This record gives sequence, structure tokens and C-alpha cells, in this order.
Amino acid sequence: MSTRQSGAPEYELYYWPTIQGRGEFVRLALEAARARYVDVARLPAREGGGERALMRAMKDAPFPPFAPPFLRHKGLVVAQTANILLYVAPRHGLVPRDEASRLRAHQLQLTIADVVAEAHDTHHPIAASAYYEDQKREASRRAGAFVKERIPKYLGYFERVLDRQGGAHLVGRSLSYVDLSMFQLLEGLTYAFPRAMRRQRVPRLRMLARRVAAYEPVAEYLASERRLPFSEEGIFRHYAELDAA
Ligand SMILES: N[C@@H](CCC(=O)N[C@@H](CS)C(=O)NCC(=O)O)C(=O)O
Repeated sequence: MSTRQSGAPEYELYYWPTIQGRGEFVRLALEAARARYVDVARLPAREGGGERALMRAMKDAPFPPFAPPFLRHKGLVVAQTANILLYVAPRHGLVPRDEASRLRAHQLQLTIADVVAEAHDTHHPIAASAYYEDQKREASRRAGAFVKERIPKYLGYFERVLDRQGGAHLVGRSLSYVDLSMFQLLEGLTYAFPRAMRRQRVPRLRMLARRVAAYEPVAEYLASERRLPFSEEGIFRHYAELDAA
């Protein structure tokens, strides 16, 4: 099992085994909840893991996902990162109970998904199937606009929301999955665009990220071997030439 929890795993998470990617938003929620889960593709093939198991599960699901991450729980297969979090969070107190708060959380999570897609497109603006080296010129233009316009616009928006909420949490009065995802987004952007990120004036978001990192289950996870490193295989990639001058 990929967690320190004992007992049979409750959830099966399916995601690419060597990268943080979009799966990391789900891993963080499961870890923060100290949920019993297995990160299936990270298991050895002889234990029913590996990428083949992932592909098979995706193909065989009665209602197939388009792409990982997806989660199996009690006969349900749930795909799309924001949708998975929408499903998991209420089961573990990672979102307030009332409808307005849940809609707000989902709204923010979908906005985070938009940033993630744009961050991906800075290094793969033409085709996800082509090498970065074959789309470097387009990547440079795309990243230029992302760094100059989109990062400040998105982070400015999240900072404003956090301020309106009182500064402690993005939704509600305690830690929610959106806070966890905001931590991950800031980590990813800082890895990929360290120079651009140094220029962002988002003190509340930074403080929130520090609190999330210090939250015991998250701190334990981040220090464990379960937390994969960022790399140039993932969504947030550091290419110095794409970072701001
Ligand atoms: N909107 C989906 C995107 C899923 C997605 O793009 N997954 C990537 C890995 S992060 C993948 O394997 N895509 C395969 C493909 O698009 O063909 C989500 O948020 O879960």
C-alpha cells in the first residue's frame, strides 16, 4: 500500500507511477485525510501494479475514463481530477457541508485545473505527443504570455478570494481540498518558473501554502518516499529559457 495506514485499502488510485502530475492533487487529498489507498500503478507488476494495470483498468471500466487520474471506490470509477476531489472530499471532512461552499470549492478547483492546463501548454503548445524540442519556438511565445499575463492574473484572483475569505482558508473555516491544491499549484509554478514566481506579490497564498506544508499528515507525506520529485516528465517543468528574464 502507498500509505502508512493499516487495513485493507479503501480507494484505488490510478495514475502514472513516475510523476506528480494531476494525480498529485488527489494524492494530497487522500494523504491529508489519512485515507487508506493504494497507488496502483506504483506497485510492482507482480503485485498487480504498473502501467499495464492502469491501462487495463481504464479500458475495462464499465464507464471508461478518458485519461488518468481516476479512482476506484466501492464499484465506482471516478475520473477527472476536480470530479475525483468532489467525490472524495466530503467523505473525509475536506470541504464544508453546505452546498454553496461545495460549489465554491469546485469552482476554485476547476480554475486551478485551467491554470494546470495552461502550465502544461507552455512546454507543449502544439502537441502533447510531440517532443518539447520540436516545439521550442512556440513554447517560448506561449510561456512568455503565461508568465507575463496569466500567472499574475490567476494568482491575483486566488489572492483576492483568500483575502475576502479572511485569509486563513480559500473555502470555509478549516482546511479543504482546495487549500491542498493551492499548495500544489504554487509548488509546481515555483518549480517551473522560479524567477517569475519571485515577482508575484501573493503574501496570503504563500502563508496558506506554508500552513498546508506544515499540516502533520501533509508534512509526513512530503517527507516520505511516496512524494515523487518534480521533473521534466511532469506537468510543471523547469526549462530556464521559458522562465521570465
Ligand atoms: N482534465 C483531466 C485531464 C486528464 C489528463 O490530461 N491526464 C493526462 C495525465 S496528467 C493524460 O494521461 N492524458 C492522456 C491524454 O490526454 O491522451 C483531469 O483533470 O483529470
